[in-house]
Amino acid sequence: SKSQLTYAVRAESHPNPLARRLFQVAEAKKSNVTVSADVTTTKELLDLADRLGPYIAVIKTHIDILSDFSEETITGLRTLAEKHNFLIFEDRKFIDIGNTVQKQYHNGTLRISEWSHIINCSVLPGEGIVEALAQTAQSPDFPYGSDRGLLILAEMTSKGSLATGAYTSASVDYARKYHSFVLGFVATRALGEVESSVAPAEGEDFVVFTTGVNLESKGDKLGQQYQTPKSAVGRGADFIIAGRGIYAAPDPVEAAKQYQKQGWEAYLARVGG
Ligand code: 5BU
Repeated sequence: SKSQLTYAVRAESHPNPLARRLFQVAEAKKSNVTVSADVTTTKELLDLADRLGPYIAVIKTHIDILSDFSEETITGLRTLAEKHNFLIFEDRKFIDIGNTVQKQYHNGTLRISEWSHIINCSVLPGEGIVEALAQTAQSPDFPYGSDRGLLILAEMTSKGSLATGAYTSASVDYARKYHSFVLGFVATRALGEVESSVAPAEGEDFVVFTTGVNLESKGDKLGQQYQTPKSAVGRGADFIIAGRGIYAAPDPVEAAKQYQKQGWEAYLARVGG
């Protein structure tokens, strides 16, 4: 695994342009924080993005929970992503046949391909879902070039998750098979030890995003299970994802700074800084 290397080193050698950008952003801002901005109006989303922008590497959205999604949402997000140098990750969790996910990703009501650098999918439907999303994003007519990438949902943080074992192994298989589009995984740990029937490419360097990060709480009443930034980064997270721990804190800016500091210190400890 490359998790002992610095983001700067990984940025230099990574074959995927979006992964390079992700590592460059982390290095430039000294942040491996992804804020999960699970608010329900465009105004709240853009306010959060603007206030937390300086301290985060990525903003993660659930765009379908907004009550007032519009052109203004897209324009606002894109403008703030440029202003604060962060990437956008729509946590849409595509999970359907290839023909359907292509239509859900590109065009449609939410126009996800237009504004979201990073998307994710489950491999429950099989290999075809990864093939379909890669095909759309890598088509010569696709207007957003190589500025798009996919994370495979290899594990989940909720109690009793069935994303384990053979499912997680298949996630690694398809990531390897479609490595030109797959940036890495949403997982609770580095997946280097997981059995895969596909050999790794030379210099393989998948990026791990870990959700369920919270400094104050162990979980919620609906099965969410939390770990701290230190624990997540220690287990292999390259980017830590925190939602309520940040946006529902009494002072979200102070909270974002706290997660940034703890996530960065854990990263420095891991790379031996
Ligand atoms: P929280 O408020 O930090 O619990 O929010 C966690 C976010 O991450 C929320 O948007 C979930 O939909 C998302 N999530 C998760 O919690 N666990 C998972 O395994 C995956 C996504 Br995948």
